[in-house]
Amino acid sequence: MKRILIVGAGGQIGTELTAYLRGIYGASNVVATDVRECKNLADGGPFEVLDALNATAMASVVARYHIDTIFNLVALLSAVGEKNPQMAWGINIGALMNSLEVARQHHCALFTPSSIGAFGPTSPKVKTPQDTIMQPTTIYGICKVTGEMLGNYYAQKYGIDTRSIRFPGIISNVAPPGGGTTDYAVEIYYEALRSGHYTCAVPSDVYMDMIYMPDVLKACVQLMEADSAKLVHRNSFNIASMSFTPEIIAAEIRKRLPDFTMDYDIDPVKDKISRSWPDCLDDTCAREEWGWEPEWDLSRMTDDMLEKIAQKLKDNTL
Ligand code: AKB
Repeated sequence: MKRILIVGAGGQIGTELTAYLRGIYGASNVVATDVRECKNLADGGPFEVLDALNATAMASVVARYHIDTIFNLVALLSAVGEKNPQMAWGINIGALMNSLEVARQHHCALFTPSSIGAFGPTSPKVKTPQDTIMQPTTIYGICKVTGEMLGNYYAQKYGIDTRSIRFPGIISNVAPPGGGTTDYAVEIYYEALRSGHYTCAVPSDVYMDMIYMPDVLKACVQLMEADSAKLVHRNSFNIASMSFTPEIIAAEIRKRLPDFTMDYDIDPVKDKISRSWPDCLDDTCAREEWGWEPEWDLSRMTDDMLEKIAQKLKDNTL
């Protein structure tokens, strides 16, 4: 990776990935794009307003900046996707197809996130294997499985260097997620500090894989820099670092904030989605093929999240 384009950089992953990649590869070598102006991204390096559904515009940015690697981060997440499945398919697959085609025409490598949402109720629930049955019941998951297959197809047919990770729910404190089933695990920290109380939309006993943003950023670079000859898989790798239920994360917060309370107002859509996803993935292939190893667990992450959000509240920057 020398000259990088990030498509959909204004979201939860892109906001932090842009800064992280600029720190490693040089600010002028990382071009952030989003459908909206993003002042925070434009301040730190090149930024272009780009609608990922406009392939001609994407190709023109790639040519102008001599891009060799594209990160396509455009996606409507699982819960919001169920409100308008047709729109979710149009955006998620539209942005992916344009990224694949532009990567093919301009000889770029391409990273696209997949998700634990690519699995469904018929997949093995515990230690879900890398290669197993994938029959998701959300439009988001259907887009992710399609994306994985398209990525492998472009790699086999055209020799495009496509790579992908099945991300767990991502927990972070810079840009919020939006419309996901795992969003509760971010919101809970903000509300614990703001009001001391959180009403959770996901059932108390449902386990889902989660990951802290610093591990996400490290994983993206590690996979994209991995020796191609060592990769047996491409699209997409299971990774795992922690798995918990709402009750477990609440108990972890209560160790630091003993007065914190939580009740439940279950959202039927999130209920169904969360129950259809694995409890925890088996990430052996990622560990063996490109050295994946998480650094953050629930306890350390909770310390860091509460410290960072408390600081923002103090500085009035929330
Ligand atoms: C969602 O909840 O939709 C996402 C995901 C796990 O892919 N955070």
